[in-house]
Amino acid sequence: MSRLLLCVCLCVVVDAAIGAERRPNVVVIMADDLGYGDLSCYGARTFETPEIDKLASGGTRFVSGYCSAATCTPTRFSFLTGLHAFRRPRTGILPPNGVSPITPEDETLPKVLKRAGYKTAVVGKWHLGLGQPGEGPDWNAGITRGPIDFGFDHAFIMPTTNDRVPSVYVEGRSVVDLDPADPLYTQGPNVDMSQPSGKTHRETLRMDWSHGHNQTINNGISRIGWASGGEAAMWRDEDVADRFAAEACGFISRNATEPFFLFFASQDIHVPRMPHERFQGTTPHGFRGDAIMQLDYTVGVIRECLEDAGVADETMIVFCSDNGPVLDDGYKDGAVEKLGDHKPAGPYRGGKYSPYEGGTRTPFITYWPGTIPAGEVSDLVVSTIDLPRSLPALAGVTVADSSFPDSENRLAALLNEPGAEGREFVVEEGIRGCLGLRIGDWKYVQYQDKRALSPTAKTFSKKAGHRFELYNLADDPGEQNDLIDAHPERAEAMRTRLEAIVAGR
Ligand code: NG6
Ligand code: CA
Repeated sequence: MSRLLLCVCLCVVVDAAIGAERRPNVVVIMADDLGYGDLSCYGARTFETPEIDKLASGGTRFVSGYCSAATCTPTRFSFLTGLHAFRRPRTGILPPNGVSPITPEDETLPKVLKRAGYKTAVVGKWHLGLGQPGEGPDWNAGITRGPIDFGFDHAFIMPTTNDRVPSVYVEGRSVVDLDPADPLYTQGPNVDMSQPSGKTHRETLRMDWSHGHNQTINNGISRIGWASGGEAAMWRDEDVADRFAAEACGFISRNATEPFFLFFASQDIHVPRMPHERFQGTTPHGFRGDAIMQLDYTVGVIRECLEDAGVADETMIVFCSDNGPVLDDGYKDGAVEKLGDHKPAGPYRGGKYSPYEGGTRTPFITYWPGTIPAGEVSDLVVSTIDLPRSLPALAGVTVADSSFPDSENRLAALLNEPGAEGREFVVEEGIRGCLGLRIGDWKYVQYQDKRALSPTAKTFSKKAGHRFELYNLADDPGEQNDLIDAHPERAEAMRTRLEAIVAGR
């Protein structure tokens, strides 16, 4: 064999080996509080969301796509651990100094992908706790028990939410731009609780609060919780979306030659909605609509970064939301007054906090040019809780049977492959122990609004003022016509099934 021929042969073999090893990147874009009806590709008519619509027209749009809970922390917890949040304490909405419900021993989606050679990153809203149990986050000494301990190589996050202190970014274990001469405190004796607050200086605020949110003021907006110091590190709400997009693009371009997993957790459209000036006034719906414009723009930036890095055809994007929509979530931003004919939850009942469909049935799009069929609509049931098993399958990684117990490998459904099957059932976790269970067209709801109640307490009863409801979504997608008395046996069967799921049977 001539030298040249040998080289050609070897090169082809090496090339093929590299080709076979090249595993797709994954970008999960999770919006915050975005409802089923909040995008033009899901029926919004009073504004356009061209960038997210591009994902839908170039990929597959799911009409039965769910997040696992109707608030942020539990959905994110389940997305990373494949475990229903109701199985774990501290998975309710975390306060500013809350520590993580995830433990360093837990298996997580980023850990699995990292072991398989992926570079892993989270950029955006975290809201899954920081710091040691009993202590909380120490902003000045290096932050423990955060994303870096749960499988992320890189983290550029907002610690909780934009309406909770502190209004800073954390990169890795450190607060970005923190001046050591001006340490940051959110608990303990160094916190000055006599500082001007949303209560004492209400007339100075740029956006008034309607409930809660009347403590520390940053950027003219009062928030949940007290913070002192760290002045140089404080962000301006208007700049957060652009900063997160830039950080995401930086991660993509730095890692274009190896497989990566990016969890992009947008803070849009959570309150306080204060989009960048260039988006203000771009919709008829006030800042809630304008924040949707900002989210849409950000999604476009990330898609373009993937294209610029030359990896668009090797990257699967999953676009989803962490819970359904809410109008007044604590600030007077005109969302109620300027709603007009817009329907944030589309045809569905309820929204954020609720076990009805509007609480968890949310936009869900998968996009992978050349691999996922373009412009298709799927009615298979898919959920964010299935990503911990489905995404490793995409990377060719086996997940231990004992890991991610509530997660199912639904990769074929996410890729919209012929003959794929969706989930047989989906649990919809509302607040205060409210649960919904959908099986096929039937929806069972255990609802109580008076007292906090653990779903494992098994003390749901009519006597205690709890409600049990049953709907047929095929005839009644808006859950208006309670069939519990007409179909007591079906309701009982679904109640028993839900009890078994909650008990982990
Ligand atoms: C609630 C807040 C709400 C929002 C929510 C968390 C009040 C009165 N309400 O307690 O504004 O922050 O928590 O939202 O403070 S989530 O999307 O992060 O779950
Ligand atoms: Ca949320």
